[in-house]
Amino acid sequence: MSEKPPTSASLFLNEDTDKPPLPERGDLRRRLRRAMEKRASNMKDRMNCISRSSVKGFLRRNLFVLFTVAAVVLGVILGFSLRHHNLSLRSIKYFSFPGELLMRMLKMLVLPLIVSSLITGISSLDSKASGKMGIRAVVYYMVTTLIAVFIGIVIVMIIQPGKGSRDSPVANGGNIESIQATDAFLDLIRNMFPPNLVEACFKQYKTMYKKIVHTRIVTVAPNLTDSLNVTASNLNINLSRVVHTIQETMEETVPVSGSSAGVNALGLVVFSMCFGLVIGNMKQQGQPLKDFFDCLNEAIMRLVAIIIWYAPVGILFLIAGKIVEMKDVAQVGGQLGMYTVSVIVGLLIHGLFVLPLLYFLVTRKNPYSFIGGLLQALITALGTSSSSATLPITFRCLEENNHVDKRVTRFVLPVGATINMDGTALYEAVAAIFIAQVNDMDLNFGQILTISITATAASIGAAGIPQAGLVTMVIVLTSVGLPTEDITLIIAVDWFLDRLRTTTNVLGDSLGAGIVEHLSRTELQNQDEEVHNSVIEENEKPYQLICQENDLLNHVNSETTM
Ligand code: 7O9
Repeated sequence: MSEKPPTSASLFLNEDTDKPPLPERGDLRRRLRRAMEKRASNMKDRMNCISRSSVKGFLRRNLFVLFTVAAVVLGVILGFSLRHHNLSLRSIKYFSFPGELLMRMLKMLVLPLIVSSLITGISSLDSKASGKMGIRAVVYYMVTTLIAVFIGIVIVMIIQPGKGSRDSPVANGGNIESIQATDAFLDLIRNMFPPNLVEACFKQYKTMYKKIVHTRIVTVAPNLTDSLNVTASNLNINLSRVVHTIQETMEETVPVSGSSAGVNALGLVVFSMCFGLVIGNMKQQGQPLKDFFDCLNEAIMRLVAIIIWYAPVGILFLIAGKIVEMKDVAQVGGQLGMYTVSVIVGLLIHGLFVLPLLYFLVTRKNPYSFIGGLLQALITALGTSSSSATLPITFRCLEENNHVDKRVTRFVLPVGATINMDGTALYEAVAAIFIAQVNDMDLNFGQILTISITATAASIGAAGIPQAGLVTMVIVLTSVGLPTEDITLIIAVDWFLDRLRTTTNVLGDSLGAGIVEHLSRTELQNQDEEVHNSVIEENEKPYQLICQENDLLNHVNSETTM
């Protein structure tokens, strides 16, 4: 949108009146030419003014984005130029400090933000509308995650990054903790229902394993006693009255309850959703709580508006710090390089073509202008490599730049950040097939299907599984019998690919909010109308009451006068 030009046609008239009077004997043609020249130069000034003001407007509107893009570029330059200085680990830690601060600030906001936004988002919708919206969101999450996995599998099959002789032996330095898939799944369900809400803000339930030695006395069966007697008689020992029972020791690994540090996002999301639903159904009685959380949400969003100014600085140092810290890039070649390329190509196809196409097919709007509004959130995701830490910025981009309805963003975004991870699902599928290729294992169709299903499930459940990154990868690999220690092969590039898949995750969540808003527009309109009508009813109430009172008074008066 260009700003209105500050001058109008009347200005020319004013200027005409200002100009000195022409000599009386001046020739008409000369006057006309001078007037035209004047007009042309005015026009030029105006054009300059328009272009200057529109450039200024553009800069003002996109200042954050420009700063953030500049921060990424500067961060990369600074990072690579500092690599030659061989900084000590201590110096790198100090150097990354401003970036660390950004992470801490963003994470500080996430907890109150998701709780307040989910509660207000759901309570402002009636249960039917929120149910429909929830189903649409979940269908979108499932469909896009499955598409992502499919793209990943196709790309890794075409590129075949793991074929050829293995270029690095199995690194056995890594300690891959094994956890049974059943226990991981049960942990997920347990984490959905936290017994202590305060604890859920910083701890997750995690199954630990303990080795227990059982000793039990077993009565020896007669035939066994016979055979023992035979052996004993061979050895010339009399056992006839001694051994009728033997002691048996057994070692068993039993799952015991434990915990792991980290926000139990799934538990908080489930609680907030249920709480919001209940408050919404309480109608007038629930209004104070609704107002409280609404106000809390608004206040947090104002804090986001302040912190966003610091984001470019933080992102610059996050990126520069990571580049300084990174091992030699030249080492990443061969199979690992091709693997990285496969993941990048898959993520690009999914993020730049498939998701925008889906958005266009559903809404018939330009997906790339929508993505343009999200640029800052996407860059923050790249810098922080955490979609939950990026959540405050994602909220702001969607609500302020893309004007997505707050009832939708408040409901859909926290749920999306918790269960919708297209990039992660794609990555896990590619990684599993890459490891199979490295081990010269030919996967059949059933195994590929198993990988698709487990990778999808792993990405949905990641937030509910403690130390998800490794654990989910282990589950995917064990589901098709691949060696889990080979995860160490891909750890070298994981930090980098994490940034890219986080960006894809944030993009998927945000386009999902746009799509769900479009699909739910009738419910949202109905809701608006209902609210409008109820406001009118509220305003009409005193009038009706007055009428009723008047009727009553008239009735009493008429009775007393009779
Ligand atoms: C990536 F939104 C919140 F606040 F509800 C929320 C809070 C925490 C949502 C999720 C989480 C959370 O802990 N998520 C989580 C995500 C936990 C473990 C692993 C992952 C997977 O992370 C992605 C990946 O590694 O591929 C990626 N880094 O999207 O953040």
